[in-house]
Amino acid sequence: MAKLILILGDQLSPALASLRQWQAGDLVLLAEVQAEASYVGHHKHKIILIFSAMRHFAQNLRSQGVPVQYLDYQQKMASLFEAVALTLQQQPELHEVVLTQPGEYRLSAEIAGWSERLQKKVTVLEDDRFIASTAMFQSWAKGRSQYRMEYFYREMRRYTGLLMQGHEPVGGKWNYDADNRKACPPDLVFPEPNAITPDTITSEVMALVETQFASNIGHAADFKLAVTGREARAVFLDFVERQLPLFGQYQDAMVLDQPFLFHSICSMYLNIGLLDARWMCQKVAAAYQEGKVPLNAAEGFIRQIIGWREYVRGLYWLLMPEYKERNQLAANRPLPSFYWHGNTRMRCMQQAIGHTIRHAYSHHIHRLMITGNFALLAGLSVRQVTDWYLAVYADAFEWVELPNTLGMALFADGGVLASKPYAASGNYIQRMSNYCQHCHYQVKTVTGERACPFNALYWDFLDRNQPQLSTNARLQLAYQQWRRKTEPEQQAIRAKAADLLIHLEQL
Ligand code: DLZ
Ligand code: SF4
Repeated sequence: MAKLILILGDQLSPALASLRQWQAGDLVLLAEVQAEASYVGHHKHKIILIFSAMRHFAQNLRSQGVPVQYLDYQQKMASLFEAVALTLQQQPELHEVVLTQPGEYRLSAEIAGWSERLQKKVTVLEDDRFIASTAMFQSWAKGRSQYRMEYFYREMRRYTGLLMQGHEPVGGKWNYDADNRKACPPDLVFPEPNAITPDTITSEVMALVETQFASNIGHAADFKLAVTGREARAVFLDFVERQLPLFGQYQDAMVLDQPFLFHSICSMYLNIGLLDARWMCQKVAAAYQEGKVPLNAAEGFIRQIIGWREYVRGLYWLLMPEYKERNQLAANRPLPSFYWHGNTRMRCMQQAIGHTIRHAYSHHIHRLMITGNFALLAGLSVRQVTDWYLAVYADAFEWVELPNTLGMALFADGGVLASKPYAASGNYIQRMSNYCQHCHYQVKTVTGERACPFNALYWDFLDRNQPQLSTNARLQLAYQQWRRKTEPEQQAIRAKAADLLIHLEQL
């Protein structure tokens, strides 16, 4: 009996669980649909990447003799449900719908009602592209009062055997993060980033997106990403050779007009299935074993994949849907418009938002310590900030975006993910970048007219959130510094912060 195998736009992996069920007679369905393309105002590059990669994936399946129904955007399908219902109506002999677990709760909840609506069997398979199953994560989390990534990560190292020597971590330590916080020296030369020339399929999608999504953020003409597994693997192997050796030590650094530094720019490929997490980690571990990259770089990279990535996904499924409603610090101020156009005199924000508009990408410290930190300090609306991150990054799907933004950057989950808020004044940004030398504002002052806005906002954040945060052990030093200020100093800082918050649009 023949099946309909639905493959979603972030499930473009040849070894996908549902594709492994394919038998002669089964039909594969891929559909470009309005609901998925517009549930947030996705960056143009994100839509181009997904549509073009979907079209290439379908072409590849067909060349292997797998029949594919491909419904493109011109066919105006409202939703994935409509695409499935239409296909079943056209081919009533298909008696069952099979798919792999969607990455987002929203879609997963909707699909739970499909069987009744379609009057067909609907089978949802575990997404085993992730190394830890949801059951494995839940059994790790059970009975713990705190879910700390570091302990989960150690389990994952043992489970995968990556960078292990028997039961012990290679080199004697689990985590080399302390070696990975260097700023870049001024004479450092950065590798040229990879740029893929769009082929005919991608060019067609670029034209489609430029017209159908004209008002979305970004410019289609800047699109340079890989769109097939083969291209993405080549980009990744090039990263291992050229960037990985210095990735570790400079992974938190920021440099004017250098969005990429030594980062891999592969998260978008991994998150839509063009790259396989185990394969990537094995390549990195092998490069270390062959003496081509230092341990701090290899361990730092592998931790992002088998530690952090798997951990946030586990937490998402453990805590949704309630997690999305959290707003521990009651942050509700509207998102300033410069998050969408990048025109601000704050050089650090202009850089981070500028990269985002140009490339649908910025690296983790821009996301956490610049745009995220500013949103935290200014008390910007949790929902508006999380929707922004979900829209503007090519790698953003809610399972990864929500815990990273709501939990890690905004501390809106009250400390489930992070043991303290990642709040920082201009000092941190000055230490990790050369932005402050090129800024309208003065990083060393707190209250003057041209004082760096991060400074007064930082102290005011601590002050106004005292009831929630002053007992946090990791903030004791910061609160001691605040209390050491005289009453007039504190008043001046409060007044400066109040003025900044009223005039956010003018910053
Ligand atoms: C993000 C996205 C976009 C822009 N468009 C589509 C689409 O037209 N068809 C599709 O199958 N998937 C798309 N996606 C990815 C889905 O939104 C994603 O699979 C769900 O959010 C679950 O992670
Ligand atoms: Fe950013 Fe302040 Fe530095 Fe300007 S002075 S770049 S606003 S941290």
